[in-house]
Amino acid sequence: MFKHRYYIQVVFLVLFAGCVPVKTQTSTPPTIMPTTTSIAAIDRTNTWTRKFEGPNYGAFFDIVLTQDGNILAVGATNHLHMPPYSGDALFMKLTLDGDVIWEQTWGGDGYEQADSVVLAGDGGYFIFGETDSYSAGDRDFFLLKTTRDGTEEWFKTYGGEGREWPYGMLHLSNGELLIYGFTESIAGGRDEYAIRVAQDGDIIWEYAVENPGEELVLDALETPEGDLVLVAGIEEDGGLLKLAADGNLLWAHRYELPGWQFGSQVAQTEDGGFLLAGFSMSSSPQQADTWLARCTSTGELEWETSFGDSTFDDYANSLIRLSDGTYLIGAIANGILLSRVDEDGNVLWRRSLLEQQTVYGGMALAELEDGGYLIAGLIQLVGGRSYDAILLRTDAEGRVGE
Ligand SMILES: [Ca+2]
Ligand SMILES: [Ca+2]
Ligand SMILES: [Ca+2]
Repeated sequence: MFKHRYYIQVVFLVLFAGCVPVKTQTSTPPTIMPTTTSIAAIDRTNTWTRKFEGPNYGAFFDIVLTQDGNILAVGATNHLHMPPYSGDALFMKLTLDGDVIWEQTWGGDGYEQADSVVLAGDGGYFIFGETDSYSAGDRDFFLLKTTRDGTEEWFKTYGGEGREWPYGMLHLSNGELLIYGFTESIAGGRDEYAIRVAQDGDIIWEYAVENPGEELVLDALETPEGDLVLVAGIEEDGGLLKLAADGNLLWAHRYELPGWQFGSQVAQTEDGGFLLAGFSMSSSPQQADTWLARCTSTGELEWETSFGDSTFDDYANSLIRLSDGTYLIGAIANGILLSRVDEDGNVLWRRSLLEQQTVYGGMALAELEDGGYLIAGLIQLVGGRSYDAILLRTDAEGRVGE
């Protein structure tokens, strides 16, 4: 049980400033993912890697393509994960060539980081994250509205005396927002927490249920009908629940499978069902692999599968549906690990970019018009106490050149 708690903290830490180092791999490096194309034959026009290193950069957790054809990446300045934790939210605008247009930070004396960003209709941004400086107690959610150059227009915080921990934000079709994560303000334990907010940050409704066990809202999507489907982590199982647009619970499922499954991401399938991606952990030996599960439109589990390298842990942590109906998965893994899968769970390719023996997090993905991808995330430096931010642009096959 202790080790499981350790692993879940590992995941939390990588996502959010926490208290435990990321697991450091000491085993031998795996074979680099096979590729049948010779390097010389690859046209790697305009692929690049940008690392933002040093004490002012910690991680990118989300990216969005801007209306003027650039990139906004958001994350944390926190570079050194040692108490007392401090740092601010980091916003950086870059061109599609990876050149920095501007960068901004936001926050007070305590800890802040930005976990999620969406475009506001006026050219500015809604940025969601966590704050200690402005909280009602412990950590709270924050929602920040900025101008197009990242300057604060207003912000609001959400949460009670206990800890609120954000996992993400969804931009809804009517312009409102869904922010979600967990709250410890109800009864002390971790309970699912989701808030629908208006474009001025006012709360429309809150979904929070007190449960005896640990329950988290990890990701969400809006169906074409306007319902909300939330991925839940329930103890050591994955789950899915559906809320109507007014916040009423329509159904909930918990997938009670042996071992530990953590479905951190959800996407919709062609038939109206759902694909979950995350990790599964076997008990002996303890090893995290990418976990995929597919559910029907009413949340019934159709199948689940795991795949990964037997030598290293990998945690699927970002998932997007591509324009051709396949899916791209980014992971916290040894190297920048990308996997492309179809909706039947077939792995079309897996690719490990950059040097091995270093843990990277592919925390957010975007598909570009040329078929390539952006990957934003973090680099774990020596000892698991120190992080840098990274952004890559790959070609359509997930390859990056110089
Ligand atoms: Ca701060
Ligand atoms: Ca709080
Ligand atoms: Ca389980």
